[in-house]
Amino acid sequence: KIMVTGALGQIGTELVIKLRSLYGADYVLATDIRKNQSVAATSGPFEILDVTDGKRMLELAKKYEVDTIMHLAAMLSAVAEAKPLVAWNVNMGGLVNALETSRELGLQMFTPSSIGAFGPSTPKDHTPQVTIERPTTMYGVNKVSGELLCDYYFTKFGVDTRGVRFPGLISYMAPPGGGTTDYAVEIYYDAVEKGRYTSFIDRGTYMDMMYMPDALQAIVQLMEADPARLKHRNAYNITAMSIEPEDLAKEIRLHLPNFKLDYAVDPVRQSIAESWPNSIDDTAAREDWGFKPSYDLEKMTTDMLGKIEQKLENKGKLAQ
Ligand code: VAH
Repeated sequence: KIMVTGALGQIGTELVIKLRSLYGADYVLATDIRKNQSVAATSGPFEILDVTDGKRMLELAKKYEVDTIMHLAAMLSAVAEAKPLVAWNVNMGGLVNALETSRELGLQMFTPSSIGAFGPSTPKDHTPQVTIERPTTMYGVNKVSGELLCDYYFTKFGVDTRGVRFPGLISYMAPPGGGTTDYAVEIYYDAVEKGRYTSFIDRGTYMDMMYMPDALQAIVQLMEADPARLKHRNAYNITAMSIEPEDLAKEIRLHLPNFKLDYAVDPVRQSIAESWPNSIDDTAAREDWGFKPSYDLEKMTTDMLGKIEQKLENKGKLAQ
Protein backbone atom coordinates (compact mmCIF):
# COMPACT_ATOMS: atom_id res chain seq x y z
CA LYS A 1 0.00 0.00 0.00
CA ILE A 2 1.01 3.61 -0.57
CA MET A 3 0.47 6.12 2.25
CA VAL A 4 0.07 9.73 1.13
CA THR A 5 0.48 12.52 3.69
CA GLY A 6 -1.00 15.93 2.91
CA ALA A 7 -3.49 14.00 0.75
CA LEU A 8 -5.99 16.90 0.71
CA GLY A 9 -3.48 19.49 -0.46
CA GLN A 10 -2.96 20.81 -4.00
CA ILE A 11 -0.70 17.90 -5.08
CA GLY A 12 -2.06 15.24 -2.68
CA THR A 13 -5.66 15.56 -3.86
CA GLU A 14 -4.80 14.71 -7.45
CA LEU A 15 -2.00 12.27 -6.62
CA VAL A 16 -4.41 10.11 -4.56
CA ILE A 17 -6.90 10.03 -7.44
CA LYS A 18 -4.16 9.13 -9.96
CA LEU A 19 -2.60 6.42 -7.74
CA ARG A 20 -6.00 4.87 -7.01
CA SER A 21 -6.79 4.75 -10.72
CA LEU A 22 -3.38 3.17 -11.41
CA TYR A 23 -3.11 0.69 -8.54
CA GLY A 24 -6.67 0.35 -7.17
CA ALA A 25 -8.62 2.38 -4.61
CA ASP A 26 -7.72 0.21 -1.61
CA TYR A 27 -4.01 0.38 -2.45
CA VAL A 28 -3.77 4.04 -1.44
CA LEU A 29 -4.15 5.27 2.15
CA ALA A 30 -4.90 8.99 2.10
CA THR A 31 -4.02 10.92 5.27
CA ASP A 32 -4.31 14.58 6.21
CA ILE A 33 -4.62 16.70 9.32
CA ARG A 34 -8.35 17.18 8.60
CA LYS A 35 -11.02 15.39 6.58
CA ASN A 36 -13.38 16.82 3.93
CA GLN A 37 -15.85 15.38 1.41
CA SER A 38 -13.45 15.54 -1.54
CA VAL A 39 -12.96 12.55 -3.87
CA ALA A 40 -9.49 12.00 -2.40
CA ALA A 41 -10.94 11.72 1.11
CA THR A 42 -13.90 9.51 0.19
CA SER A 43 -12.80 7.24 -2.68
CA GLY A 44 -10.67 4.88 -0.55
CA PRO A 45 -8.99 4.40 2.86
CA PHE A 46 -8.56 7.69 4.76
CA GLU A 47 -7.07 8.47 8.20
CA ILE A 48 -6.53 11.70 10.08
CA LEU A 49 -2.77 12.20 10.59
CA ASP A 50 -0.79 15.14 11.93
CA VAL A 51 2.66 14.38 10.45
CA THR A 52 4.38 15.82 13.52
CA ASP A 53 3.00 12.76 15.40
CA GLY A 54 5.62 10.13 14.52
CA LYS A 55 4.08 7.46 16.72
CA ARG A 56 0.75 7.71 14.91
CA MET A 57 2.47 7.69 11.50
CA LEU A 58 4.33 4.47 12.34
CA GLU A 59 1.13 2.93 13.73
CA LEU A 60 -0.81 3.67 10.53
CA ALA A 61 2.05 2.46 8.31
CA LYS A 62 2.00 -0.88 10.19
CA LYS A 63 -1.81 -1.14 10.34
CA TYR A 64 -2.19 -0.63 6.58
CA GLU A 65 0.91 -2.67 5.63
CA VAL A 66 2.34 0.33 3.79
CA ASP A 67 5.35 -0.22 1.48
CA THR A 68 5.67 3.35 0.16
CA ILE A 69 5.23 6.77 1.74
CA MET A 70 4.57 9.81 -0.44
CA HIS A 71 5.16 12.65 1.99
CA LEU A 72 3.50 15.83 0.74
CA ALA A 73 2.33 17.48 3.98
CA ALA A 74 4.12 20.82 4.33
CA MET A 75 3.67 24.55 4.72
CA LEU A 76 4.50 26.41 1.49
CA SER A 77 6.72 29.45 1.04
CA ALA A 78 4.42 32.37 1.83
CA VAL A 79 2.68 30.87 4.88
CA ALA A 80 6.04 29.53 6.11
CA GLU A 81 7.49 33.05 5.93
CA ALA A 82 4.60 34.31 8.10
CA LYS A 83 5.14 31.59 10.76
CA PRO A 84 8.76 30.44 10.33
CA LEU A 85 9.07 28.39 13.53
CA VAL A 86 5.77 26.60 12.99
CA ALA A 87 6.96 25.89 9.45
CA TRP A 88 10.26 24.47 10.76
CA ASN A 89 8.42 22.16 13.16
CA VAL A 90 5.87 20.95 10.59
CA ASN A 91 8.16 20.75 7.56
CA MET A 92 11.18 19.22 9.32
CA GLY A 93 9.30 17.34 12.06
CA GLY A 94 7.03 15.75 9.48
CA LEU A 95 9.95 14.82 7.23
CA VAL A 96 11.98 13.24 10.04
CA ASN A 97 8.93 11.15 10.98
CA ALA A 98 8.44 10.02 7.39
CA LEU A 99 12.13 9.13 7.06
CA GLU A 100 12.18 7.31 10.41
CA THR A 101 9.03 5.34 9.51
CA SER A 102 10.58 4.47 6.13
CA ARG A 103 13.85 3.41 7.78
CA GLU A 104 12.15 1.30 10.47
CA LEU A 105 9.77 -0.49 8.07
CA GLY A 106 12.01 -0.54 4.98
CA LEU A 107 9.66 1.61 2.90
CA GLN A 108 10.28 3.42 -0.39
CA MET A 109 9.73 7.15 0.03
CA PHE A 110 8.94 10.19 -2.10
CA THR A 111 9.06 13.75 -0.87
CA PRO A 112 9.32 16.89 -3.05
CA SER A 113 11.81 19.69 -2.89
CA SER A 114 11.21 22.90 -4.83
CA ILE A 115 12.79 25.65 -6.90
CA GLY A 116 12.42 27.36 -3.52
CA ALA A 117 15.54 25.43 -2.43
CA PHE A 118 17.60 27.93 -4.46
CA GLY A 119 18.49 31.44 -3.33
CA PRO A 120 19.84 34.79 -4.58
CA SER A 121 23.41 33.45 -5.01
CA THR A 122 22.23 30.54 -7.21
CA PRO A 123 22.80 31.02 -10.98
CA LYS A 124 19.39 32.34 -12.10
CA ASP A 125 19.16 31.09 -15.68
CA HIS A 126 19.14 27.38 -16.53
CA THR A 127 19.96 26.67 -12.88
CA PRO A 128 22.08 23.47 -12.82
CA GLN A 129 21.14 20.23 -11.03
CA VAL A 130 24.15 20.64 -8.69
CA THR A 131 24.77 24.25 -7.64
CA ILE A 132 24.74 26.73 -4.76
CA GLU A 133 21.67 26.36 -2.54
CA ARG A 134 21.52 29.19 0.03
CA PRO A 135 17.83 30.13 0.13
CA THR A 136 16.71 33.18 2.13
CA THR A 137 13.25 31.86 3.12
CA MET A 138 12.30 29.44 5.90
CA TYR A 139 10.61 27.29 3.24
CA GLY A 140 13.86 27.20 1.27
CA VAL A 141 15.84 26.34 4.41
CA ASN A 142 13.37 23.49 5.00
CA LYS A 143 13.75 22.29 1.40
CA VAL A 144 17.56 22.31 1.39
CA SER A 145 17.66 20.67 4.85
CA GLY A 146 15.14 18.14 3.57
CA GLU A 147 17.25 17.34 0.51
CA LEU A 148 20.32 16.78 2.68
CA LEU A 149 18.41 14.75 5.29
CA CYS A 150 16.84 12.47 2.65
CA ASP A 151 20.24 11.87 0.99
CA TYR A 152 21.69 11.13 4.45
CA TYR A 153 19.00 8.48 5.08
CA PHE A 154 19.77 7.01 1.66
CA THR A 155 23.54 6.77 2.17
CA LYS A 156 23.50 5.99 5.92
CA PHE A 157 20.47 3.65 6.19
CA GLY A 158 19.82 2.63 2.58
CA VAL A 159 16.32 4.16 2.58
CA ASP A 160 15.09 4.24 -1.05
CA THR A 161 14.12 7.92 -0.93
CA ARG A 162 13.53 9.91 -4.14
CA GLY A 163 12.42 13.44 -4.92
CA VAL A 164 12.03 16.21 -7.47
CA ARG A 165 12.40 19.99 -7.14
CA PHE A 166 8.91 21.09 -8.22
CA PRO A 167 8.39 24.40 -10.02
CA GLY A 168 5.16 26.29 -9.42
CA LEU A 169 2.29 23.86 -9.97
CA ILE A 170 -0.87 24.92 -11.78
CA SER A 171 -4.07 22.91 -11.25
CA TYR A 172 -7.84 23.32 -10.97
CA MET A 173 -8.90 20.63 -8.46
CA ALA A 174 -7.56 21.75 -5.07
CA PRO A 175 -6.20 25.23 -4.29
CA PRO A 176 -2.48 25.70 -3.57
CA GLY A 177 -1.63 26.04 0.12
CA GLY A 178 -0.20 29.54 0.41
CA GLY A 179 2.70 29.63 -2.00
CA THR A 180 4.39 32.34 -4.03
CA THR A 181 3.42 30.83 -7.39
CA ASP A 182 -0.30 30.78 -6.45
CA TYR A 183 -0.80 33.85 -8.69
CA ALA A 184 -0.49 31.51 -11.69
CA VAL A 185 -3.49 29.52 -10.45
CA GLU A 186 -5.60 32.51 -9.32
CA ILE A 187 -5.18 34.26 -12.69
CA TYR A 188 -7.09 31.47 -14.48
CA TYR A 189 -9.98 31.45 -11.98
CA ASP A 190 -10.32 35.23 -12.06
CA ALA A 191 -10.08 35.29 -15.85
CA VAL A 192 -13.11 33.00 -16.05
CA GLU A 193 -15.06 34.49 -13.13
CA LYS A 194 -14.21 38.21 -13.47
CA GLY A 195 -12.52 38.73 -16.82
CA ARG A 196 -9.63 40.41 -15.00
CA TYR A 197 -6.89 39.66 -12.43
CA THR A 198 -4.73 41.77 -10.13
CA SER A 199 -1.39 39.98 -9.71
CA PHE A 200 0.64 40.08 -6.48
CA ILE A 201 3.75 39.10 -8.49
CA ASP A 202 5.17 41.85 -10.71
CA ARG A 203 5.30 41.81 -14.50
CA GLY A 204 8.58 40.45 -15.84
CA THR A 205 9.10 38.08 -12.87
CA TYR A 206 10.06 34.75 -14.45
CA MET A 207 9.51 31.47 -12.59
CA ASP A 208 9.36 27.84 -13.66
CA MET A 209 5.86 26.38 -13.82
CA MET A 210 4.24 23.01 -14.60
CA TYR A 211 0.72 21.71 -15.12
CA MET A 212 -0.37 19.22 -12.45
CA PRO A 213 -0.78 16.21 -14.79
CA ASP A 214 2.95 16.48 -15.67
CA ALA A 215 3.87 16.75 -11.97
CA LEU A 216 1.92 13.60 -11.09
CA GLN A 217 3.37 11.68 -14.05
CA ALA A 218 6.87 12.70 -12.90
CA ILE A 219 6.25 11.29 -9.40
CA VAL A 220 5.04 7.93 -10.75
CA GLN A 221 7.85 7.74 -13.32
CA LEU A 222 10.57 8.54 -10.76
CA MET A 223 9.20 6.03 -8.23
CA GLU A 224 9.07 3.29 -10.87
CA ALA A 225 12.52 4.11 -12.32
CA ASP A 226 15.39 1.60 -12.12
CA PRO A 227 17.33 2.74 -9.01
CA ALA A 228 20.63 1.96 -10.77
CA ARG A 229 19.94 4.86 -13.17
CA LEU A 230 19.43 7.45 -10.43
CA LYS A 231 22.53 9.61 -10.07
CA HIS A 232 20.61 11.83 -7.63
CA ARG A 233 18.10 11.13 -4.91
CA ASN A 234 16.74 14.33 -3.39
CA ALA A 235 16.14 16.00 -5.60
CA TYR A 236 15.91 16.24 -9.39
CA ASN A 237 15.27 19.58 -11.12
CA ILE A 238 12.15 19.31 -13.29
CA THR A 239 10.29 22.02 -15.23
CA ALA A 240 7.86 22.50 -18.13
CA MET A 241 8.01 26.24 -18.81
CA SER A 242 9.54 29.48 -17.54
CA ILE A 243 6.93 32.27 -17.61
CA GLU A 244 6.05 35.67 -16.20
CA PRO A 245 2.51 37.11 -15.56
CA GLU A 246 2.30 38.82 -18.97
CA ASP A 247 2.92 35.47 -20.71
CA LEU A 248 -0.11 33.99 -18.95
CA ALA A 249 -2.26 37.05 -19.79
CA LYS A 250 -1.29 36.90 -23.47
CA GLU A 251 -2.20 33.19 -23.68
CA ILE A 252 -5.48 33.69 -21.78
CA ARG A 253 -6.46 36.50 -24.20
CA LEU A 254 -6.39 34.00 -27.07
CA HIS A 255 -9.45 32.48 -25.35
CA LEU A 256 -10.87 35.53 -23.48
CA PRO A 257 -9.92 38.54 -25.64
CA ASN A 258 -11.09 41.15 -23.12
CA PHE A 259 -9.06 39.75 -20.22
CA LYS A 260 -7.32 42.52 -18.24
CA LEU A 261 -4.27 42.06 -16.01
CA ASP A 262 -3.06 44.66 -13.55
CA TYR A 263 -0.71 44.61 -10.55
CA ALA A 264 -0.79 45.12 -6.78
CA VAL A 265 2.61 43.68 -5.92
CA ASP A 266 2.94 41.99 -2.53
CA PRO A 267 6.48 42.89 -1.39
CA VAL A 268 6.89 39.70 0.69
CA ARG A 269 5.97 37.26 -2.06
CA GLN A 270 7.70 39.40 -4.71
CA SER A 271 10.96 39.23 -2.79
CA ILE A 272 10.57 35.45 -2.40
CA ALA A 273 9.96 35.12 -6.17
CA GLU A 274 13.00 37.30 -6.98
CA SER A 275 15.22 35.06 -4.82
CA TRP A 276 14.29 32.03 -6.95
CA PRO A 277 15.65 31.06 -10.41
CA ASN A 278 14.19 32.40 -13.65
CA SER A 279 14.56 28.98 -15.27
CA ILE A 280 16.08 25.66 -14.17
CA ASP A 281 17.91 22.97 -16.17
CA ASP A 282 16.24 19.55 -15.94
CA THR A 283 18.65 17.60 -18.19
CA ALA A 284 19.56 15.18 -15.37
CA ALA A 285 15.93 14.11 -14.88
CA ARG A 286 15.46 13.69 -18.64
CA GLU A 287 18.63 11.58 -18.92
CA ASP A 288 18.38 9.50 -15.70
CA TRP A 289 14.67 8.54 -15.73
CA GLY A 290 13.15 9.92 -18.94
CA PHE A 291 11.29 12.93 -17.52
CA LYS A 292 9.32 14.65 -20.31
CA PRO A 293 6.45 17.08 -19.69
CA SER A 294 3.55 17.07 -22.18
CA TYR A 295 1.86 20.39 -21.33
CA ASP A 296 3.28 23.69 -22.57
CA LEU A 297 1.70 27.10 -21.84
CA GLU A 298 -0.72 26.84 -24.77
CA LYS A 299 -1.96 23.31 -23.97
CA MET A 300 -2.16 24.03 -20.21
CA THR A 301 -4.16 27.23 -20.73
CA THR A 302 -6.68 25.55 -23.04
CA ASP A 303 -7.19 22.70 -20.56
CA MET A 304 -7.20 24.88 -17.43
CA LEU A 305 -9.80 27.38 -18.72
CA GLY A 306 -12.04 24.59 -20.00
CA LYS A 307 -11.91 22.65 -16.72
CA ILE A 308 -12.55 25.77 -14.60
CA GLU A 309 -15.58 26.73 -16.74
CA GLN A 310 -16.90 23.16 -16.32
CA LYS A 311 -16.27 23.28 -12.56
CA LEU A 312 -18.11 26.60 -12.19
CA GLU A 313 -21.01 25.34 -14.31
CA ASN A 314 -21.35 22.22 -12.11
CA LYS A 315 -21.20 24.40 -9.01
CA GLY A 316 -23.83 26.63 -10.58
CA LYS A 317 -26.00 23.54 -11.22
CA LEU A 318 -25.52 22.43 -7.62
CA ALA A 319 -26.49 25.93 -6.45
CA GLN A 320 -29.83 25.87 -8.36
C1 VAH B 1 5.30 27.78 -3.34
N1 VAH B 1 3.99 26.42 -4.89
O1 VAH B 1 4.98 28.73 -4.00
C2 VAH B 1 5.09 26.38 -3.94
C3 VAH B 1 6.34 25.94 -4.66
C4 VAH B 1 8.01 26.56 -6.39
C5 VAH B 1 6.85 27.01 -5.63
O2 VAH B 1 7.33 25.57 -3.78
O3 VAH B 1 5.77 27.89 -2.23
